[in-house]
Order: sequence, then C-alpha cells, then structure tokens
Amino acid sequence: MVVGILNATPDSFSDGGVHLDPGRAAETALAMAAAGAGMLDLGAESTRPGAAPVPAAEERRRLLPVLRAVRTAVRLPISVDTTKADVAAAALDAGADIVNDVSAGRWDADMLPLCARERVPVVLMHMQGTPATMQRDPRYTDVVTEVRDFLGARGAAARASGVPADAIVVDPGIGFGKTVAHNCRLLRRLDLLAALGYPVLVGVSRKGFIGELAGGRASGERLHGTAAAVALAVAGGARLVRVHDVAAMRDVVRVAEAVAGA
Ligand code: HH2
Repeated sequence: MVVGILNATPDSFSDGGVHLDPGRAAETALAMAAAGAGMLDLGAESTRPGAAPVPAAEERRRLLPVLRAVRTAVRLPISVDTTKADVAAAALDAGADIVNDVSAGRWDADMLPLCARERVPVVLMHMQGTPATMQRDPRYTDVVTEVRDFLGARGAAARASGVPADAIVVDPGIGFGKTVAHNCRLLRRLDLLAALGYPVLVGVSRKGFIGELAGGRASGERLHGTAAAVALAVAGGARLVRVHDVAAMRDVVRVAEAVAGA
C-alpha cells in the first residue's frame, strides 16, 4: 500500500508550509487518492533531525482544520502522525482512522490504551533518542537485531494495552537516530523485521540518507533515489510505503511487487 504524506507544518523538511492550508491539503489529498494512494498520513509536528517539540494545543490548531478538509475530500483511511494521546484522540474524533506514533507509545502512557479503547490500528516506529538530538552520534552494536527486538517489545506492549495483534504495524524508523549505513542495513534486512509477524511500514521518501548516497542531492531532487529505496523495501517485505510522490511510487511498487513475487 502506498501511504501519501501530508504535513500540516510550517517546517517539515520536504512539504513544510504547503499543506498548512486546508484547501491546498484537500487538493493534494484528492490528487494522491487519484494517483493510487491507499491511505494518507497527516502530521502537524515535524520530526526532522533537530526539530523542537510542538505543544499539544499548537499541534491540534494546525492539524484539525486540515484533517477536517481532507476527511471531507477523500474516503481513504487517514492516519494521524502524533506522539500525543490528546492530539490523537481529537484527530480520531475528527475522522482519522489510524494512529502513527513515531515514539511507539513510549512518550505518552495514554497512547496505546487510547488505540485499544478506540479500536484503531497503530503504527509503532523505532527511534533512537529524540528528533532534537537523534542524529548527533547514533550507535548500535547490531542495528537490525536491536530494532527488531525493540519493535517486538513495543508490539507486546501494545497487545498488553489491549490492541489486537492484527491492528499493529511496525516501522524501522529510517533516519530516526541512524547513520546512512544503519539505514541501508535495515533496508537490506527488512525480512528480519517482517518475521515478527506484523506488517512493516517503511518511510524513506526524500530522506537525507538518499541525498547523501546520491552525492549530495537536495530534498526536491531525491525522487530517483527514493524509487530505488522503495523498490528494495518492497522486495524486502515492506507492506506499506510512506511517500510524498504517490503517482511515481505507485508505479515503483507495482513493478517491484511483480518482480519480487515472480
Ligand atoms: N518519517 C517522518 C515522519 N513520520 N512516521 C513513520 N511511521 N515512519 C517514518 O519513517 C516517518 C514518520 C519524517 O518525514 P516527513 O513527515 O516527510 O518530515 P517531517 O518530520 O519533517 O514532517
């Protein structure tokens, strides 16, 4: 499934400022739906490296008008990208269907119980550190087994809170407290994460490691590098890919799926 990214933020690294306007966000949502998105992911707090946290009231103020406009425009499932249970609850009330929590339920003790109570699926993502500091000096002994064990433990925590196993999605958190080599290693061994038994979501779209690997490309010049990473993620067993360029990545996913399944 192709998940289209919509950031209702002034400062996201790629589409910052564009989708704060509900009308423009709804237009993009319609275009993404027409281009083959299976789901949309809507966030109002940037988690790019170095980003400072946004207070819940400000996150709600940015998110809810955009969410309402997108909800009216499309029938696709919408996930809300937040680490705060308050914000998630308000978003679910306004028509969101899924919670995407980049802290995997660690930063707000009410998050996993909320998902259980509201009977909504949750995406649990791995991150080392916090966005403010995560890229300073990320270190692992074995990044793949550490991320796998973390996701297994967070899946167990979600189940202990009452979230059914089939409502859990896991995500290696590409770029969240990881070097270029860590990101490559995780993409290379996604099969080990898929072996946990939960669907795997991967977010590589236009990220910094792609710019670095391609010889220093700005975020608007990372389409081809993103295509390579998305194709390999699909071949490695990713079931959902979170992307900005839905139309292009829809083709990439179709071709990669056909070849990987041949
Ligand atoms: N990446 C970003 C934000 N949310 N959620 C999941 N589950 N997986 C990811 O890889 C992921 C995520 C960062 O990308 P983006 O939303 O484009 O930028 P920003 O954080 O600057 O808004």
